[in-house]
Amino acid sequence: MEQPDGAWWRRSTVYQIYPKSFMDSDGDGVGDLRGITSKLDYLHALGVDVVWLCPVYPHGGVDGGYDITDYRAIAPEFGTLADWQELLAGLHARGMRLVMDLVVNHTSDRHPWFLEARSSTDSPYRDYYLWQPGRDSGPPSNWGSHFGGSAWQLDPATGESYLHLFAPEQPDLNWENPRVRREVYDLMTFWLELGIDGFRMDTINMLSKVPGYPDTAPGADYAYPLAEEHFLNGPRLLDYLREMRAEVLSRYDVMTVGETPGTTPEQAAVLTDPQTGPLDMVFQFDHMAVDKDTTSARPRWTTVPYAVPELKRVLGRWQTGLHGRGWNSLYLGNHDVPRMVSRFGDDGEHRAASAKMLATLLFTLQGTPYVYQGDELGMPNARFTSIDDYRDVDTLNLYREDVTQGGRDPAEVLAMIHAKGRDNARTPMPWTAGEHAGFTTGTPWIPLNPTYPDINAEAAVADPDSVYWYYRDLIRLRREHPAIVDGRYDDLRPTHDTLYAYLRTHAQEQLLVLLNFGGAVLDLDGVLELPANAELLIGNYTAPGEVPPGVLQPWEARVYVTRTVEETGTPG
Ligand code: TEU
Repeated sequence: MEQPDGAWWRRSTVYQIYPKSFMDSDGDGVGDLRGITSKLDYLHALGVDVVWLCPVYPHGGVDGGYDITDYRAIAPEFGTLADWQELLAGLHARGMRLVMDLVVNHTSDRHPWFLEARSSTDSPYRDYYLWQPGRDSGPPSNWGSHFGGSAWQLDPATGESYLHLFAPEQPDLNWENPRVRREVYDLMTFWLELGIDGFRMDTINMLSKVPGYPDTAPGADYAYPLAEEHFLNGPRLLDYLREMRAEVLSRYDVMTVGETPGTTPEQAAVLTDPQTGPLDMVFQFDHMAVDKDTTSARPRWTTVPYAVPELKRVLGRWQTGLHGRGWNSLYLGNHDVPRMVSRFGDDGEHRAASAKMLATLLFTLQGTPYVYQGDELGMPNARFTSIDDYRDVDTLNLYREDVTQGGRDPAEVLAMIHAKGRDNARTPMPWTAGEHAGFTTGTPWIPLNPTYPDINAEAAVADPDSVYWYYRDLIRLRREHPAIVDGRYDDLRPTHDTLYAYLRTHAQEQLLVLLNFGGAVLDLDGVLELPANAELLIGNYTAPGEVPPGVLQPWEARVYVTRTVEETGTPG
């Protein structure tokens, strides 16, 4: 149960792989396990400690692998279990670890359990899922699904509806049923016994639903709103996760990260408490909301310019909220959100500088940083201009509902997709400027990001000034500076509109981080005084010792070391 302070995952950098788009070894246009294995030296050179592999299990083909039909096998397009074992061995041989995706809030509707369950109300598997009779010729409650429409799907054969918080092809499992929990613990043990180093747990705080599925307040113009208060961090969640830890996880030295939308730092502190918390860390979502229009009926697809003080407030709340109490995960991008440089930086003129500045933020806060494939190259959003180029169920549903059925202007909806669509970050990894970016010899399953002739791994590795090399430096620095891993966080100018300045303070070492969130030169005169003994550790503009100290260039980032510690609360 005990998670010692020196836990390896606190000092690790995680690299997230979306297998379909990392590297194709057999020319079918889909990335695969042998492709990943062929790129292990690339990952090793970058310096990452852990690889998180998005789902590679057999699936129903609806949600990028998150609709699983068999939890103990590898999907044929990704390879075989032997290929997977080779990947694991290759990682371990290089001193890296492997974290697998655990998707157990729901299965595919083609999973044998569900096929059995839907066959009759008497099936021994019926109770593996959440069935309800309809109400007044409508669904059992007004809950909406994440991907649009009702969260209930009527099964005509039995006249009852099943709950699906995501696509109708992703029925939710019934965690109240001890047999379901046993199945999950067994499948976790299966992978742990094969030698994996942890789990990323998909939508793990959705396992416990409020009994009776009470209606939620109707949204302004949506019949089926997300009933988050009835399924996020529900009444029995902690019981389930504590049981999971006791039954399975406590027997292995592994890391766990729970995906937990709608969770507060207080709840996260309980979930990740070093002694009693069932998880090691969680993915919080608060900073993913700073650019949403929260007054909209469907905020998820909206985009407004974010306020830097708000971003600082949200990140700061998590830094101080979990310091000494739990553990943060740090991320600015993943397979569900747009590219970080397009969303939080400037992917035009200042693409490289802003990508490096954001990386500096990612790597100098307290927590375990996650690098999503391609972000180390500063990849921007894909922004396909034709809806035919998109593959994501969520994006296609939006287009169908709004344009095909709703008659809305396609250009308007494409603009939303350009800003927030999940396929922006799901395009193949650009390895070279050559054919299909060196990703495949066949036809890629989704078009390439059009920037690949300039933005690709080969070009980045060859250019010592690239975003890639800056990531390498940051990953190394994180290992060398205990202040980054364990230091206290203090925001020095919380209300400044473009300057993000914070201290990380630890025993004999203090770091000062200065980030310019904008394309304008920022004069520090009268804003913040640099300590006389400040020594530049890393910066995205000039080599150490050559920085004009009084002004920050567009999107400039600097990290200074101050060895004399002023232990007096918030200095400055
Ligand atoms: O995501 C769950 C989640 O809460 C959202 O980020 C979700 O992707 C978004 O609301 C819809 O665009 C996880 C996975 O990361 C995601 O890829 C899956 O689609 C989802 O669960 C269902 O398994």
